[in-house]
Amino acid sequence: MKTFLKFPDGFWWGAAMSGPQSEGWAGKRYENIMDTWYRTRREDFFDGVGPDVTSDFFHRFEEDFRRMKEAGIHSFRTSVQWTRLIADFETGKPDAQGVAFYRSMIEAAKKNGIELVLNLHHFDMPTILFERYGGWESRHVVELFAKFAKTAFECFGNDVRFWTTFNEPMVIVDGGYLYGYHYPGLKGEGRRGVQVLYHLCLASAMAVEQYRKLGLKGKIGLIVNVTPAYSKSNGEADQNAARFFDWFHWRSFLDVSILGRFPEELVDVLRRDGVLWNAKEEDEALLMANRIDFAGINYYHPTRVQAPDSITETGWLPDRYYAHYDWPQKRVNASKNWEIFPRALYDVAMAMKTLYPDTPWFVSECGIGVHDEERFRDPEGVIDDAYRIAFFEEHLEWLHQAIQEGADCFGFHVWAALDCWSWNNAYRNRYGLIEVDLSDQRRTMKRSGTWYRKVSMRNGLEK
Ligand code: BGP
Repeated sequence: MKTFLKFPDGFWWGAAMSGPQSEGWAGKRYENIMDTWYRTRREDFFDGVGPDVTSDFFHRFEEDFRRMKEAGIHSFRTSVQWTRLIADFETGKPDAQGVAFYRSMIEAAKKNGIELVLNLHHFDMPTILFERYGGWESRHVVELFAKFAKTAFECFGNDVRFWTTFNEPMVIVDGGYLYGYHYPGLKGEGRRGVQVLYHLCLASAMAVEQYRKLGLKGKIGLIVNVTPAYSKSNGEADQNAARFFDWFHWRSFLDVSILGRFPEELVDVLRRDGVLWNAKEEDEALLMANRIDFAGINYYHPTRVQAPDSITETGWLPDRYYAHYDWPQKRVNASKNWEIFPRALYDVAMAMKTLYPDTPWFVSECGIGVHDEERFRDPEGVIDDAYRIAFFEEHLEWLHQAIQEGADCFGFHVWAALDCWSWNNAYRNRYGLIEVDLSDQRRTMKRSGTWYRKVSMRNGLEK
């Protein structure tokens, strides 16, 4: 017999995207580091497709909100682009066209009954700030980010009730300075990466400070990608490896923004290795005073770790303290080579409950990217993405279980509402509930969109 898994009243059924991945190069804006990367090293991009090829949200947001509504989406996260809103980065003066665009976008969301969550940074550092000051390595840029945040809150703080400062700040550290898969593509630059990590935490706290100073009535949070570590064995060395992975990759950001301080053990290790960040004395009080109201958790896959054999890297990398291993029972999404392990969502939820019992949170991204979805088009012309429905069902079952056991999770956002461009994969992996045909920008609901509508309408699903 089937049971109905009912979610708490008012639970958010939503979806996420980001400005740079959906708006393209339309309208007036400065160049960001992703644009520059594409302009200068096109060969690094899958199929040579860059951030100029998007679903054109810039012109089509009215239609997109209507379609999201049809898919049962009642909350939507996107980002305000620093390069679009701001006319003068040093003063934070807004650009009139940027303001007008976001105003009409916010208006259209409202008209469709969609709650917006506006994020301030989704990997899109203005190139000029990178070239002039060194991007997130510079404390001056941290201060400029706070000015941008203030402007965004002044312009839209009364109309948008939910804000986040960063999406996945660890990707900026990992991708940009440690493993080289994002601009500026450096590897093994531990000292610089750790300084960037610190500055991102500081920038987030300074943005929170600006928000509170304006006395706005909404809430402000931070979005962190959590890839929880499972150790190969219960042996001490393997467990230490998993612990370090978690400290470095996600507890760093969550601890400091929720508890106001970094995990002490992490700080000790970084100090011992000579890569600890430079800080100012007043920072400690600033971080403690400006903690977030809620957290967003992006969950896609777990991490399997064991104790490392020996340290071989040049420079400093966090994986001197752990090594990856292949879990023999692992199920994989072949398109992306990411392990599918829905139970981890339960474990993450319970970790949130234990580590941060007073902070509500939501799943701000979860999804499965699949290439060549054309293979699954049915005779009616609809993408029959049963794999996506199964993926969500399994994750939601575990999430439901955690909520039953007291996890304070208030919503679920799929990645993504519509197929959108992505940093390293362009359109190789499609994630949307709604298909986008890039040749003519036609939107078609996938089976998963119809399924999501039902889940949202009933506030739950059958198991
Ligand atoms: C998350 C990012 C998103 C999105 C997603 C899918 O980490 O926040 O911006 O791109 O990953 O990843 P990908 O497109 O690389 O498969």
